[in-house]
Amino acid sequence: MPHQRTFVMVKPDGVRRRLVGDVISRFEAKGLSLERLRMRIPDEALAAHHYAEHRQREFYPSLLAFITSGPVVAMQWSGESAIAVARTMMGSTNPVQAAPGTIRGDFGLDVQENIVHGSDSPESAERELGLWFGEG
Ligand code: DAT
Ligand code: MG
Repeated sequence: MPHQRTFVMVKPDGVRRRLVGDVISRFEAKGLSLERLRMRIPDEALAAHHYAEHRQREFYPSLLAFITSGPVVAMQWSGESAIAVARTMMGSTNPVQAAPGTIRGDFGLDVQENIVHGSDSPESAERELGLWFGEG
């Protein structure tokens, strides 16, 4: 089981709803380590790079408008199998289907405003950490 680092972001809805502390508390309680954190309002270019894989989807314009609608909290977390652990703790993409006990399962019903983002693979994690924090 590999030690990994992953990129996690509290999206604008999570910040507006004051869920930043809860998200951080859950990951800390689980045993992951917070290594980098930055609050910012993503501009169009950053958002487009972040969600490049979805640019052909019908929900992409709405997704970009949402993610640039206010401050987000970008974070680097590390630990044993951190990528999968963070995804499991976030729950399914659609909060309607997300299990109770997960972040999305406990706090939402909207597939777009689903509170958190987490990298889905080691390649995505490195790409997203570079994009949001630069190299290093
Ligand atoms: P995840 O965030 O679980 O990795 P994803 O990468 O498939 O999910 O999609 C990225 C984001 O796009 C997701 O968090 C919310 C939004 N999204 C996904 N599917 C959607 C849909 N069918 N309608 C509206 N927004 C959607
Ligand atoms: Mg994704």
